[in-house]
Amino acid sequence: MADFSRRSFLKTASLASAAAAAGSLGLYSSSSLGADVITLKYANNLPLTHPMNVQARKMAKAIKEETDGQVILQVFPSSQLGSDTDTLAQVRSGAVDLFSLSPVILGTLVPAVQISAIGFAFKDYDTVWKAMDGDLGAHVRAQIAKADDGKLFAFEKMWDNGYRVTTTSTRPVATPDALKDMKLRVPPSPILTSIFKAFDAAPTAINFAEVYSALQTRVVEGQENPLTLVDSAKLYEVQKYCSLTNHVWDGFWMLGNKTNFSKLSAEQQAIVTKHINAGILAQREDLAKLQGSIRDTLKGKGLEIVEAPPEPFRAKLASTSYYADWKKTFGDDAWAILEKYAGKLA
Ligand code: X2X
Repeated sequence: MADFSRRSFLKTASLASAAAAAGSLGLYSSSSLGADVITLKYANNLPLTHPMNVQARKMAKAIKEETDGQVILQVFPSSQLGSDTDTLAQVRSGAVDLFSLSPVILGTLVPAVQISAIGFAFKDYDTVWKAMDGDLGAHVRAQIAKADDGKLFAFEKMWDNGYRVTTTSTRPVATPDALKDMKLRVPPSPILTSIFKAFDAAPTAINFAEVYSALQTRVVEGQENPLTLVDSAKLYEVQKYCSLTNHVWDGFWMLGNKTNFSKLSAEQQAIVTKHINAGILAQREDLAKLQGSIRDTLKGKGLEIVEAPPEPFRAKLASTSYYADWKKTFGDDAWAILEKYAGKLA
């Protein structure tokens, strides 16, 4: 008996401390909150400090409060539940309920979603949101909903990642010629692989969780990501140059497993949807506020900021079959929607 009571005490104590620790991070253990609580496991690949996870913790708090603790959003940042490709498999199977995934990687499952990641498509953020909160976003969400036997859906609003720039340890990338034969990490992404092949680089697909070490060990010379992620993932520690190529705007779809989400009541679904979309819009604002200072922040952390005017990069792409190939993949109707915002590309 003594042994049982000691063991059960230790188990209870460890659960309570885990719940307390999780609670302090905005992560809740449903076992400490009652039997009929619905727990939604939400995974993403961004650092804990990134605005996405700052807002994710706020939406988790708001959802818990408005559902009186009946719906708990458990936030798992930094690829804690696995790599992007692993976690995509988990949200498809329902092992994970929600997953923020860029269209550049989701394109491995639903090629059509990559249309928002066409090189030099959106000249500014006003154009980005007109497209993605408009008919181009609606088109992409419809493709997600009908793909893969309808396992997945995407919430209406898209998280911002930012305009992707190119960081390197060997040489700056002020013109496309500097990319020739460069060993550059890209996400497991058909469209980002294709743009750097069009630049005659040597792109290597690596999940984000392994990027820092791949740069540190010089497995690759560089990588490409938005400035705010170069900062929050501390890539400046293992890179020397930051070339402002701005070659692709990128975001994240908030993907949901349709079967799991349907287990919530209509009212609970509405509450979760409201707070997720609101949190995503707040994250966009957070990133926008950082744009004015992020270059100086990175310069202060040792990166050499290099201007990379877009014209030579666009001209290089236009001299290849890059645009025509992707127009064929996406189809004329989808391409026409894109060109409403991008102008004539091909
Ligand atoms: O993997 C990347 O580079 C990242 C974090 O930007 C994406 O998720 C596409």
